[in-house]
This record gives sequence, C-alpha cells and structure tokens, in this order.
Amino acid sequence: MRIVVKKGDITLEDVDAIVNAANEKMLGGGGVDGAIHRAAGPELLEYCRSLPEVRPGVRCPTGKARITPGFRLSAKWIIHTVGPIYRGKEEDKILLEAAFYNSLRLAEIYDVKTIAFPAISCGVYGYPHKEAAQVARGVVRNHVWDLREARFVIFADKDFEIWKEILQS
Ligand code: AR6
Repeated sequence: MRIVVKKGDITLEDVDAIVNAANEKMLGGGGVDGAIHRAAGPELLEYCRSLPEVRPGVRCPTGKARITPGFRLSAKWIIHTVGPIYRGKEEDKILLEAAFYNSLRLAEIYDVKTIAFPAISCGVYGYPHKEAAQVARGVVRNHVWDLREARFVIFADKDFEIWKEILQS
C-alpha cells in the first residue's frame, strides 16, 4: 500500500473515495465539509437528510463513519467521518484514531482501492497537525487489507510540510 501526501483541494481528487471531516448532524458546514457539499451538488445534502438519526440531531457520532455516493465528484464515494473537537485529552487521540479506522473499514466493505483523507479535526476542531498526522500514520500503517493507496490531501503549505515529514518518514 502506498501512502501519498499532497497539497491541494480534496474535492478534485480522482480516487474511489474521499473522506469528509463532517459533524454529527451531517448536513454540511464550513471548511472541507462545505467544499465537498458544493462540489458534490445539492443531491448530497438531500441524501444526507435521508440517513437515519441515531439520536436527535446525530446521524454520525464522533469517531464513526457513514458512506454516501460522490454525486458530482469524480470520486465514486464520500466517506463522512466526525473527528473530535480537540481538548488536549487522551480521549481526543482515541476518537481521532476511531475516525480514521472506521473510515478505512467502511472503505474496505465498499471495495475502495484508493482513498483520500483531509486533515480531519485540524481546522475548526483545533487538533494540532503534527499530532493528527502521527495518529493517521499509526492507523493507516496498521491496516493490512488490499488498499492500493491512502492519500492525504492537505490544503495549506505549512500544514502540508508537517504531514509530509511525518507520513513519509
Ligand atoms: N481540501 C482539503 N482540505 C481542506 C479543504 C479542501 N477543499 N478545505 C479545508 N481543508 P475543517 P474539522 C482543510 O475545519 O476541523 C466543518 O464546519 C483545512 O485547512 O474543515 O474536522 C464541519 O461541518 C483543515 O486543515 O474540519 C464540522 O462542523 C482541514 O481541512 C467542522 O468543520 C480540516 O478542517 C469539522 O472541523
């Protein structure tokens, strides 16, 4: 399995699945979530609304993942996961690991061979990029099924340097 780190906009990636850093409601938002909803088109929001709530207002609890079609994206699937809001506690790491792990498990079920991740939780949720990249590396390296490529698509130059150093070392 190849691990690739690149700079750019994840909505443009030509992979089987892209991962969205969503929130528990799954009805869109800012950051990468907003970009994905804009690029996938309004069918995505309509589809998300139709997903069952596990409790009022929650379609995807933190650390879990859900899959939808990619609609207008070139990616066939969007795997929506919810990372933790960073509080500097041990639980953050467990939940971020779960977000990566459950995204990969869902990818496996849907026979995804190439997947692109954004820096989950590293925007408004405040997770430091360096620590998040270490979590991502741990989960992806331990994943043994026949995924061909895990791609990390990082938006900003300075963050890209951090992810590249940690994931390609
Ligand atoms: N492609 C790749 N990465 C991007 C893109 C893009 N088009 N746009 C932003 N990023 P964030 P979170 C980077 O805040 O911290 C939303 O409102 C961005 O620079 O999108 O998990 C959701 O609805 C940052 O490094 O996600 C939730 O409410 C990274 O993506 C909440 O934000 C993640 O930043 C989730 O917060």
